[in-house]
Amino acid sequence: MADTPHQPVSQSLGEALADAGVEHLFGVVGSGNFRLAAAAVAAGVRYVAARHEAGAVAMADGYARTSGRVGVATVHQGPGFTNALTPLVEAAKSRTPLVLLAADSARGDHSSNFALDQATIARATGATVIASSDARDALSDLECAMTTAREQRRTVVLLLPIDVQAESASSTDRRLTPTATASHRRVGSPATDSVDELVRHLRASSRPVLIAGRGAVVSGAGPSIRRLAEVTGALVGTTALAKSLFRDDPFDLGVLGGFASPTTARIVPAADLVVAFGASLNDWTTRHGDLFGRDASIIQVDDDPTAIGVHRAVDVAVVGDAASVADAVADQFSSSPKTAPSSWRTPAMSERLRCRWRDEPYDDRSTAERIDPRTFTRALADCLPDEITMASDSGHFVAWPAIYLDVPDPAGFVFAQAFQSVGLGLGTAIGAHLGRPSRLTVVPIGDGGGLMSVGELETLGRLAAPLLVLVYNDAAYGAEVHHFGESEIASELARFPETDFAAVARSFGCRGITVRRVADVDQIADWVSGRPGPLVVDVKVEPSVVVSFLEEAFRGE
Ligand SMILES: Cc1ncc(C[n+]2csc(CCOP(=O)(O)OP(=O)(O)O)c2C)c(N)n1
Ligand SMILES: [Mg+2]
Repeated sequence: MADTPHQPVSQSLGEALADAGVEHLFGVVGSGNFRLAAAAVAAGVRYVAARHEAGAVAMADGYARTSGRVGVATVHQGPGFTNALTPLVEAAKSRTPLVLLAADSARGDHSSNFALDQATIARATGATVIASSDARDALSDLECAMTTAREQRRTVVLLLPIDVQAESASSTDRRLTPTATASHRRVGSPATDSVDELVRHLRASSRPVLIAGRGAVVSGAGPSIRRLAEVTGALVGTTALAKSLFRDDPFDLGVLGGFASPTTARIVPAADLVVAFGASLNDWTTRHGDLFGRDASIIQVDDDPTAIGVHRAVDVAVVGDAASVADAVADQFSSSPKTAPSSWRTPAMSERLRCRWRDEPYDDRSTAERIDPRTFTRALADCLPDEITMASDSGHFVAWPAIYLDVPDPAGFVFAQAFQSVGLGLGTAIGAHLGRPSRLTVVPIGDGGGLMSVGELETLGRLAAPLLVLVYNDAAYGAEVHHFGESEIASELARFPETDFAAVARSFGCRGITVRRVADVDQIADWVSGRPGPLVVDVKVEPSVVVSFLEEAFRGE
């Protein structure tokens, strides 16, 4: 190993993060990344210590989703790295612009307990991998990682062997250009013939639906798709990840798929044309293919040709940026005087669409000891401000906040579920809060996911950040219990003794309360008005209330 008489690479890398405009670094330190993290802090970067590497990477992911900046995390080599894998897969699948600075064993060292082929594992997560193997290139490697994350919206793992980090940095005076703000690079204009074909289909359609997904949000295509819907007479709807993109539009179907309101679920199968913009048309959105009528034509618009037709066959593929395609199609559609929009945007239709989940009747199953999760979530909705970020974990409970709580825009719904992992939600939410502290971050989690990530409640208490954590506590892996029926074996494998989350939260310096009936929700309303630090609400939910449509979603579990 070379001497480190001058400045080691680890020091230069930490300083370079500040130069690149990185404001937050999430991590768990070990000997392999301590110096780098310390140098970053000395250079003005805020370090957020997570209690588990999965929390650290989930935080960076949540932060990137709300801040529009590159999320940056750092972990120790070997087990520190492998602990980070689950949120890394989530980020890679979600195309979150994120850089994980992972220490690695010294080059060629197979004897260290920490030794592992990290590059192979990192590649298997779907992340882009840059292995820094020469001290002279370390800063360029970091620059490349940040640029790739930012411009291509990729999750990047930068592997930093400890011997490389210890070497003398070649160009300590080198400054990185600011690269921390994420961007969307538009692909070229869509091919004319595919625009023509889309226009032809829209002209022939009497009941078109335009669906926007996360790709449409990233491309800023909301206004263009709205306009296209107006000129063609289409209804608009979104995937879960684009929730609220068309909020307040009188012809908004809301979220399609599993979270669709019964009204929306009745209307969409009547569509004769579905055009998806930046939406993968996965099983969530299409209810395992059941949502669209058998004779409906399906057109998919995506800037990534490899994303088209992955989940279901489509009739027409249009490669292009969602906003550019919607603009081009709307222009061409309106330029022809013979074109009349479909007749499906009527006052009667908009009246029908006013009926949302809140208007659907249900039998309240609350008991003296446990509250019906629907009753709780509806009461909660009444005491939340408009400007919230909802960052949810995965589990059976997920449906209640998703259907009853409104968010102001798609950035307000942080739904890190591309890998459908339980246990990342709390970390994601902490990052989401730091990425956009002006909004109240509401964090629905289950008791199972909550206990999987319980250490991050300490992070929350330590940060004293005003997040509202809602533990939908059925003392079970409810998704599994409902999936496998209320059998004896399901109880043995997936039911647990009661956990007092309010007490657990208090032990970590958070406020903690328990909700068993509607009147208890007043305590949340009181907290919302002042928001003095984090509040963890242990909601003792009645476990017999089952979301029927989640049976479909959990089919693959
Ligand atoms: C990391 C991980 N482990 C296991 C699963 C399978 N799984 C899906 S939902 C679920 C239960 C989660 O329980 P909880 O957080 O209490 O939510 P609930 O379903 O009870 O509402 C499990 C174990 C998963 N998706 N991810
Ligand atoms: Mg549970």
